[in-house]
Amino acid sequence: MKKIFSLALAAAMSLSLVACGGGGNTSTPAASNPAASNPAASNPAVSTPSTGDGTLKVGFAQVGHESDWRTASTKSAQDVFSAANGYELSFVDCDNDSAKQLEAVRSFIQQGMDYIIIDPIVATGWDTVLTECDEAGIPVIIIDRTVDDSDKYVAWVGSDFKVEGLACGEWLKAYAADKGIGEINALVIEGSVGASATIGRTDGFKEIAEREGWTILDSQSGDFTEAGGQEVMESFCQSYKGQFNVVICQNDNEAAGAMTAMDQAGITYGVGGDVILVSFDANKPYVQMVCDGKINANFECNPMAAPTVSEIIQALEKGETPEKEVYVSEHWFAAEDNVTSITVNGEAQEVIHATQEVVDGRPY
Ligand code: GZL
Repeated sequence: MKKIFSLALAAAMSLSLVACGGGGNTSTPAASNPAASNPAASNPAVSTPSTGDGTLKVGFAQVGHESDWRTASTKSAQDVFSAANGYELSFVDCDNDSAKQLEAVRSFIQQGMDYIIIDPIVATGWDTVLTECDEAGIPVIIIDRTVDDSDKYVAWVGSDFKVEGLACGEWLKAYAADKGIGEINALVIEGSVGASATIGRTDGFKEIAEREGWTILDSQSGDFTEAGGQEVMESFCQSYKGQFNVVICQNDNEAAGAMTAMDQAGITYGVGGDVILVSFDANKPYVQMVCDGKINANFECNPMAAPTVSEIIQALEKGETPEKEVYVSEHWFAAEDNVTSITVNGEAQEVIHATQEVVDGRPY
């Protein structure tokens, strides 16, 4: 996925865009015309709001309510797409059910939304319904996870999940070297099957593991939930107790479940523990756990796409053409200060020592 960083758009979207510090994704300016891929958006300025009073009707088909990250993402959208900001939001929690999500998008078409926002539960199966949106002249903006089998949308705002996985691997390499850990035997609790976040984080970590000759003993989906993380970790403790020294959880809620399971199995983790515990998302309560030494490292996935989406909608209303891909800024956190920088895809990225001051300064 070619990274495009819009300078013009960035100027307008100072709130949420990539600031290249702290392990965030950086990208080079480039132009692309998404209107070509979504003619309906080619002249959105002509699309007068369907409410007639200037209010923009926005339909948002959200993945579900499976995690703290999701809660933050939903709150961000509800805060931004408010009546006070000139929006009428139709929000559908699709409960991690792809059929429900397609149904929600079709209902938005029927309701004559001005814009449709989708956080796709899975990366495929989208071209038919996105074609229907296109034919209805309703611009679609994708957030967070990606659509990999269609480009019939105006823009995507989110994270580079493979970079998150690569950063995790590069940090683990540096951490193990500093601690004199010669052998890595890892267990991975993956996210939801088919989600681009799962695919990217898995691919990124595996790439480093293969390069470094690490062993991934097992890799199972915990579906991005605490219950799923606990269930998978209980199984891992049964099958691999005494064989593993790293657990990679692909989100914070899975890490919470894994901690419960390891506590019950008498397995120590975190700083000074037998197992290095790594998580993704970096929700504030879990950055606190990094600070407290329970989690060794946490790789942020920024849930605050809504402000950027609103700026894109406003740009479209003015007939401007937004960039096709916009990356949100992200940071990497560690419990100790023995690794302060890593190199990912040739870029130096900061690893932030999660002090209490850092935690207190976290926005979400
Ligand atoms: C990633 C997002 C993932 C989070 C999980 O961008 O889609 O889904 O990492 C969430 O916490 O459930």
